[in-house]
Amino acid sequence: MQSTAEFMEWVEGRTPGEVEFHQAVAEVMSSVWPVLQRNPEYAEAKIPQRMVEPERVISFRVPWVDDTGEIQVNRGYRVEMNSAIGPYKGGLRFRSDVNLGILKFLAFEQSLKNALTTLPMGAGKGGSDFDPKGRSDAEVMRFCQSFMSELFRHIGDHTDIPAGDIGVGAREIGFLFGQYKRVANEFTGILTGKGSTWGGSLIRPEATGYGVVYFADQMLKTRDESIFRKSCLLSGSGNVAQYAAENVIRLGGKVLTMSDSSGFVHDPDGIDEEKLAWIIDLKERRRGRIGEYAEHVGCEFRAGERPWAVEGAEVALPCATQNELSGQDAKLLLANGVYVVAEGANMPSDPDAVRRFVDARILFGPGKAANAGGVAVSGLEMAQNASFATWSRDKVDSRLLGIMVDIHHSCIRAAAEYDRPGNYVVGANIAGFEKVASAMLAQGVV
Ligand code: NDP
Ligand code: 2IT
Repeated sequence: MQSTAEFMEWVEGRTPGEVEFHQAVAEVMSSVWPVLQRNPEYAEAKIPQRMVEPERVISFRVPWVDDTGEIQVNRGYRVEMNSAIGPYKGGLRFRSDVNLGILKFLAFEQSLKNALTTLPMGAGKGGSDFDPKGRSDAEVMRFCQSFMSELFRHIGDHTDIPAGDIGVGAREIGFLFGQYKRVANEFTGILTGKGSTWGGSLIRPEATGYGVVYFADQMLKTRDESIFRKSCLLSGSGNVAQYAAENVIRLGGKVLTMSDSSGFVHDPDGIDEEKLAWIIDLKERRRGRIGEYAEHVGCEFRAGERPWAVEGAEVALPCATQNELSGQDAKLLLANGVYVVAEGANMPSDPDAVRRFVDARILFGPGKAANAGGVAVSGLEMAQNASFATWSRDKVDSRLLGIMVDIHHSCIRAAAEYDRPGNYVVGANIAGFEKVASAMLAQGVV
């Protein structure tokens, strides 16, 4: 391959229609091209070509019966992307728009993200086009049981360890784990994000969101600043957004907005601890819509919109989904004075937005670095399960902070080594790639 364009032509030719996957691969390849120039052995061993081809893709039928007695048929997947540095590891996403291209983009990002965590984890991602929204607990349970009745034969605590992602939280992990235990007749750590009384790690629910804010704080420290007294625009109101908000509040910052797929709320007084507890209850127990918060506190709800036009913030934390922040949004954020963006979601900024942030030389932390705290604490959950131990909240939280500091440092180091100082996109892609590529090289043609 003579250029990234030629490489992408090859990828697109063999994976037509997988647009999110192409987007993720194109960004990484343009960052790591200088690494391939400097280390011709990677290109000779066809490491890039092998990295974009999943080691295995499993696709299966998930039939279940809804509350009215009607039979429903969904499609389940597990993409086992790369096991060079450890067993396949990554979340499950349940949402109606899930397809193979989306799961491949997530699994590919996961391979570099997991390398950055410093822990020995390979990469996978899975899920289904089933949407738990609007379904009863009994329906979600029957779906999860059917899904796991097939998935169980492909996973294992040294093989593949799924976890949560969009639409898969504590409730779904419980149902999935229960069914695994029943059909496999063993109690092992085959999922992370388990409840704290049955093998789950303390701080795993908080880890992704806390980590994003720790990462933003680390970026700010390079300019002798911190999150303290900064105002933040957050998107999403699910797992990642809830605990990103909590950590902003803990570190003395202010949360102005949160959102869901119906729109966003703007609370100029700031969403404090008490109001956040109300939102967490709304989302996790009552399973309501974010607009109800605006009615509850008497603030603004903007239906069908995202929070990026709100003025008066220095920090943006996109924590909902891919491509939720466009080039136009980025332009507006920059014009309004935002100079820190840390991605809680996977690939929330589209390529035009990323380019604008990088060109403006703001503190831009890409998802694979900024949101790696979640999978990192999943790794710590695996360590606790393997050693039959339970660590304290403080111990896990301080390990999480230490890992986020290390990831930040790896990004800075790799970016500087390739003459792109302060460019966290290049830094994260190169640091993650180098670790996976060198392991693949050592293990031969597999
Ligand atoms: P949740 O399901 O808990 O929450 C998702 C949130 O994003 C909800 O508020 C949801 O709104 C909103 N959302 C989802 N899809 C869309 C969409 N297409 N348009 C607008 N809003 C949308 O998921 P998580 O918080 O776990 O995940 C959020 C992001 O973080 C994802 O990108 C995920 O891949 C990433 N991530 C998650 C990690 C984890 O540990 N959970 C780890 C690292 C990254 P609604 O309820 O209306 O659907
Ligand atoms: O995107 C992600 O890193 C996750 N959804 C978490 C994966 C995990 O295995 O904890």
